Amino acid sequence: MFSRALGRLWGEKEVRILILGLDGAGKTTILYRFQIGEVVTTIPTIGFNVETVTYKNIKFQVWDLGGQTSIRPYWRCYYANTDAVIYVVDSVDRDRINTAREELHAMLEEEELRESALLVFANKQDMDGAMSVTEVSDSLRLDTLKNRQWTIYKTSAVKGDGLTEGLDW
Ligand SMILES: Nc1nc2c(ncn2[C@@H]2O[C@H](COP(=O)(O)OP(=O)(O)OP(=O)(O)O)[C@@H](O)[C@H]2O)c(=O)[nH]1
Ligand SMILES: [Mg+2]
Repeated sequence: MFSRALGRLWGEKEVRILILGLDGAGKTTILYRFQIGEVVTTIPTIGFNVETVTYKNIKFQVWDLGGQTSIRPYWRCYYANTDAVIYVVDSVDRDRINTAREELHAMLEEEELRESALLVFANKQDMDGAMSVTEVSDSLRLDTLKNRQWTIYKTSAVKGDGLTEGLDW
């Protein structure tokens, strides 16, 4: 508590971030891009990874949760005190963009996330046939969001594009 208070005094902020999205969207790849600046070899996440990332004098505590259908119901266990959700979409996965939309809107209806900001990453932009940021935004119906600070960026976790722009936001 003391070090937190001291941190506040020196202007160091702490932010709690959740990285959510369907399985295979690139969440774990993004977490370690943020933390060590490299592409790591991932395996599907069963449970979660959590890392602290300091960027521009802000300490981000970043939780990366597994996105498989059977473990999505556990996302809600992590919602309390979340400042922002990073919702990662596989821009190539047209077949599941509707599922991605449903999961997103269901999540945002949760009371505990009422005040959380939403940063959407239209990920895998380096791949052929990736949906544009507008297509992803339209498919997710982001324009229907009310009383929510949100934005969307196109990213490539593999190339490292768009990620720091998202953190800057
Ligand atoms: N081409 C390309 N591949 C990516 C990108 N981001 C992630 N991947 C690949 O997509 C696969 C899945 O990435 P993960 O980061 O494990 O996905 P996840 O969202 O954590 O998946 P779960 O843990 O199952 O929820 C891996 O093979 C990554 O290398 C990207 O921007 N471009
Ligand atoms: Mg993962």
